[in-house]
Amino acid sequence: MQRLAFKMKIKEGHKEAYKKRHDELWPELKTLLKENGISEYSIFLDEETNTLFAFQKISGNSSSQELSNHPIVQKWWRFMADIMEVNPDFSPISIPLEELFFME
Ligand code: RM4
Repeated sequence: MQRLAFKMKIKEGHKEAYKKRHDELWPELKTLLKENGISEYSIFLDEETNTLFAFQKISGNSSSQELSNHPIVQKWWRFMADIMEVNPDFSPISIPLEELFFME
C-alpha cells in the first residue's frame, strides 16, 4: 500500500456544492475507485486559498487522478468542472504533494 496526496482548487463560494456532490458520490465511481485499489480517500479544504488537499492509499499503480481513460471518471470530471479549476479536458488540475512525515 502506498500513501499519496495531491492538491486541487475549488472555485470561490462552492464549498457546499462540492461537499454535497461528494456526499452523493456516484456508486459506479466509488466502485471503480475501489476496484482500482484506491482506499482511505479523503479530501480536505483550505478555505483561505480554496485549495483541496486529497489523501488516498493505493494498492495498485494508479491514483484516482490517473484513471482518465474510464468514461465514468471523464463524466464525473465534466460534472465537477463548473466548480473546480480544470484542464482543457475537464480533469481537475492536480499537483502531487511530497510526504514529509508519517506516523503509524
Ligand atoms: C474530486 C476529483 C477527483 C475524484 C474525486 C472523487 O473532486 O474529481 O479526481 O477522484 O472527486
